[in-house]
Amino acid sequence: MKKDPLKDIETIRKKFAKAKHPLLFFDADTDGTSSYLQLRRAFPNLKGFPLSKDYKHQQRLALQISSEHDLIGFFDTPDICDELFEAARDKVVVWLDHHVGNSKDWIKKLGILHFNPLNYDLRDHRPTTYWSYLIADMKENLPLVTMGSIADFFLLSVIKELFEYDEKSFRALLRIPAKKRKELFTFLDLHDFADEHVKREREDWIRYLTYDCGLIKYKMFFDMIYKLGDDEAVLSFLESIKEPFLPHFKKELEKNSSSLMVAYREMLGEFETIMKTTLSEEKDLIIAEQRGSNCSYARQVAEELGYRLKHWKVVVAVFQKKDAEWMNISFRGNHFNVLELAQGAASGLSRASGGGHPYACGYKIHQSEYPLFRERLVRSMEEKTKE
Ligand SMILES: [Mn+2]
Repeated sequence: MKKDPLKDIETIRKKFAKAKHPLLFFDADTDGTSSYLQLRRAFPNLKGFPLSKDYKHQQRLALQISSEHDLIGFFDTPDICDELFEAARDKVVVWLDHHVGNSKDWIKKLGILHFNPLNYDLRDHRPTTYWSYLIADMKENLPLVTMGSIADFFLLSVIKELFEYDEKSFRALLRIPAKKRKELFTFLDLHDFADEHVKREREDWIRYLTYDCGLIKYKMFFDMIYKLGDDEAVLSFLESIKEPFLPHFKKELEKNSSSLMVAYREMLGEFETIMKTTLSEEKDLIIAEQRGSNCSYARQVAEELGYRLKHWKVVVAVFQKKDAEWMNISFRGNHFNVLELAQGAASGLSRASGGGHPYACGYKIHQSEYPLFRERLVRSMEEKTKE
């Protein structure tokens, strides 16, 4: 075990401060993006690229590393292609991540300055945005670290610090009644970020802040714009961000690429329609179907439905991409074994496959077999609930 994370954070800060042309590759989500936005405030020379999990995309990004770059950062991402590491050879490389499985080979080979909180404390998975907050060391970043950590499912005391530092920003970011806010702050005072005894309560707070206080909008915003696949527009949009609030994000997105804004609005509208139709059905089995678009938000649908609906047992989110013959189906169970349910419905079907856990699993099914699969799901739920 390493000893003092703050000392190593300080070393990383110095490296960034010294670099003339630092370049950051960060995970294409809210944690990664809010990390980049925080660091850029502290180190104005910093340029950044969102990194997807697609290796072909990563290989193309490796070409962005040129001889002028003196520092390469990889933030919030455990899977990095060899080409990216190769292109970073002979430069200062900082790899900051909170996932398990960072390649020891490359760390050794390139002499990477590697930071992972798990190396100091096995309970510490705190997100990249939190460490970036410490590196940048600017109170103005509190809204960014708050949105980034909640999006990554972490409840940290930065949220309380934000209230104490700038109440107006706190209110712009979160809609929370005073009574709930006080309860939340008491909870934060009493329990440390990894206290196992209050895991359930902590998760309830995170869901509450996400869905009832509006932080989901930030998570959805970044999830959606990265799905639209227009790298160049996204980059110039990210570079134009100055304030950490959604109305500003939208204004800048519109300015940089009205087509991206249109696509984002369409996706959001589609998502909201699906939510509205399914939310009105308080049943044991909820089936949300999304067909004919290019990007899936089945995961978001399943997560949010699981929170908003009170009496559900099974949520099934179905996605069929435009012009595709196959559908992707994700299952969530509320104390209900969905793996068994899905296996039953798929039995004997020749063009269906899938797997997962008892309470969360995924299937891929050909459209020709979907009607039967769906019918079986409905029927077997009816039978099970009659018992
Ligand atoms: Mn993360």
